[in-house]
Amino acid sequence: ATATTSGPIQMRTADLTTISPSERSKLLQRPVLRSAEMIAKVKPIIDQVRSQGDAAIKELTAKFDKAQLDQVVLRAPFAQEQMVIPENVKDAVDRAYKNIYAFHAAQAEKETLVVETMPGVTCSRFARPIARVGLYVPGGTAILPSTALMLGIPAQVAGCREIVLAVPPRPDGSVSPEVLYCAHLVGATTVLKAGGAQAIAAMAYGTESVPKVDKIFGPGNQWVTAAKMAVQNDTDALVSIDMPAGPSEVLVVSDATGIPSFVAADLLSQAEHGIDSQVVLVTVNVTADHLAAIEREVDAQANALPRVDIVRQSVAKSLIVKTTSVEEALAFSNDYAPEHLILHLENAPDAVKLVENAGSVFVGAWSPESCGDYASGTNHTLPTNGYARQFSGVNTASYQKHITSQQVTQEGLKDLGPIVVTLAECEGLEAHANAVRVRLNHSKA
Ligand code: HSO
Ligand code: ZN
Repeated sequence: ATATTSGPIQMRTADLTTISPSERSKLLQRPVLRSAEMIAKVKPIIDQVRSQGDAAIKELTAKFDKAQLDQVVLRAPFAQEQMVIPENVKDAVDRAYKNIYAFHAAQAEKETLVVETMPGVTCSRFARPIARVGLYVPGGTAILPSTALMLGIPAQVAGCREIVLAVPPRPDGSVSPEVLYCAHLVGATTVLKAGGAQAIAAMAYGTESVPKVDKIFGPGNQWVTAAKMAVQNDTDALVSIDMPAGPSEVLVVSDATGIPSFVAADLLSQAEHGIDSQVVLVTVNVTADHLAAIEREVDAQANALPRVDIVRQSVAKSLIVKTTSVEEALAFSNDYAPEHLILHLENAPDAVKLVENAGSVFVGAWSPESCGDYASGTNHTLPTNGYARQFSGVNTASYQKHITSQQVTQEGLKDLGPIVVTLAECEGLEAHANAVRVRLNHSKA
């Protein structure tokens, strides 16, 4: 234990050109999440909220957040005096809001997609908002107004009717004014003063004062993640979730042009999130001296951070992988499928073509992940744990359903109908065939 509380803050190193395939696949692994075990643990909490509603939320919030609640929710419009924040913070939030709004508004599909597949056969697709959404904004070691913006803005853009934002209250039972201000900006209708599995359960099933939602979004610790998975699997709740979540991650690719202080700062910005944050540096033809300079920077910058204790633990578990080409580096990154990918490369824009799996990409020396975390416009709720292979980050479409429709004319059915009849007969489904036949016969008569 002493090794992690003193001494240099250092990453482990592996060389891709010399390691075995099995060692390589070990490097790609994340810490085991034990989801089944966690789901069993959150089950009693979920059941308590289902059976006792608001009373359960009050009891669990007193137990876990050490806060006594009179009311479990705040309803919009929120009181001005509860949203008083420093002017410079307000200005920064307002500018971030504008950028994030602009990027997510551009994603909204306003127009119906229309394709005439055969003469007289028109297929369409249009988007509708998910009516009621629940946004989970974690509390814990940091307040996260940025997460309120990232989850709330696409909901607002999509036009969700009910936006419930859950956040663990402070010990005095109040909500952080920064988070409440963001809730106000995104048009949240209800703020639920609860965290953990109890907040997820309240939004999934509804209580006396918490509206039941149709989809739950947001990051969280393993309790929150397990609760999201549990309610998603319960047909009584009839609720979906954005994506499975794990600890936050960054993979930084750097060649010899990477500036050591920049590379180190990017690694540490992710490492400070939590002791289980995953931080990987992939080097491309970097000399031992250059790598030593990066490692010195990591140690020096880490020691100057207020969250040095967290960083010490996450950096100790993190990894440097040495490669000899951009292709090899990106192949490793694609296999790892990082939440965030930062490219410190001489020709970073060109390397984007090689990216197959990543939540969000930060291109070149002047694009730190922090910009995407807060204010450039992209969303920071992204797939972790290797799920970037099949999931996209939260975006406007995450808050919509896409409904298809078709309109076939009497003429169109003359051509399409016989094809349908043949396929229905092939499947032995005569009633299907008849639904076409009665119409074709009617037309002949
Ligand atoms: N990097 C985090 C998002 C965040 N950073 C919030 C700062 N605040 C998750 O990807
Ligand atoms: Zn971050």
